[in-house]
Amino acid sequence: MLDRLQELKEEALKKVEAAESVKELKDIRIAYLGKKGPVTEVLKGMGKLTAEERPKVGQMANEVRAAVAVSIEEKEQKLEEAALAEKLRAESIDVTLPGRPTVKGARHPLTSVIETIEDIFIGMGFTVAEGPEVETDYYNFESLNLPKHHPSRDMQDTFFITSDLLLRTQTSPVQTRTMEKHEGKGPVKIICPGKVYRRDEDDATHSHQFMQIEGLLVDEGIRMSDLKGIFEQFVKRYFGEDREIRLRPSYFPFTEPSAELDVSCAICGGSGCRTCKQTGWIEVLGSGMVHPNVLRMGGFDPEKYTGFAFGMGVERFAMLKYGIDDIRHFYTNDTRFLSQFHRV
Ligand code: 2NL
Repeated sequence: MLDRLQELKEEALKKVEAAESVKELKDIRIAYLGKKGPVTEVLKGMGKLTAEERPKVGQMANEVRAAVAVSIEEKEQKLEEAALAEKLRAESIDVTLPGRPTVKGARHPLTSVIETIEDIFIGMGFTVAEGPEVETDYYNFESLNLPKHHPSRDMQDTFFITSDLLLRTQTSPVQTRTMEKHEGKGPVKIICPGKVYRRDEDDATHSHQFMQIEGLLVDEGIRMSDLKGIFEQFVKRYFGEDREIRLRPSYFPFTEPSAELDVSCAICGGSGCRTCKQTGWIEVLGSGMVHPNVLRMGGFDPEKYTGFAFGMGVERFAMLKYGIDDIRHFYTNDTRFLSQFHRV
């Protein structure tokens, strides 16, 4: 019997040694030390032993139990430690590893130009106004002295949605909406940046969708000299102190008189080059004194109030500033083009 116990002990210890999981150890405990296990079986047979043998076998059985139990416990602890070590290894982070570089976006060049121009006009007391891109015929044309069948309506081919709804061809409707809100009381002193749409064939200098900034100043006693003074300040701040301006007569249905603003060419300094088409001057915006009809429709008394207005294409300003030769670059979003403006 003692031999049998010794045998069982060795067998159990070997299995414990070989065990690879806590579950296996649990099975070994049940198999060897459980109520139906071989050690218990041996003890059940003690009745047949002599009084002399009995305590020895009892002691031995207890020793075997204790030894197996201790070895299971030790092994269990080892396995748990190994599992924890493996978990720590697998989840460890190398904090010395350099991070992956993130690709930073940047202002779109048109956004930069708009913000620069906004800042200049805000500095002269203007506020920024915005409005819908889908407009009614009334705000886009009628309120700007462009009645139905007026030949000037053909000047801009329009994207119509219904006979009355369209994609605005200029940001002027924002200005007539703002005039209405003032209910005949000045001053109105706003600039209106935004997207506008025209049915053009896209090429290097035309885009069916582009950005415009319009401005409007309505108050008592506003004269053409106010327009010229504002333009002088604007041009010197945007293009540089050394640039000259020139007003050239023009025509717009919503202004009378109307004038085109030219800026002296910075490339040739006025002597004539390709950029200024040998004239020494570059056209930058259209403007004029607000037509009395437009003031009246906006709720202002043209006997009391006068005003000036202007409109410019943002793409043209950006092209002049950064020497860009094709308007389509602004809308194709090639990152090789856009990333050049990261520090602008
Ligand atoms: C251009 C010319 C212009 C205006 C826009 C305007 C607005 C109101 C009243 C009168 Cl509410 N005029 N806008 C005036 C003159 C010219 O734009 O070449 N734009 C790209």
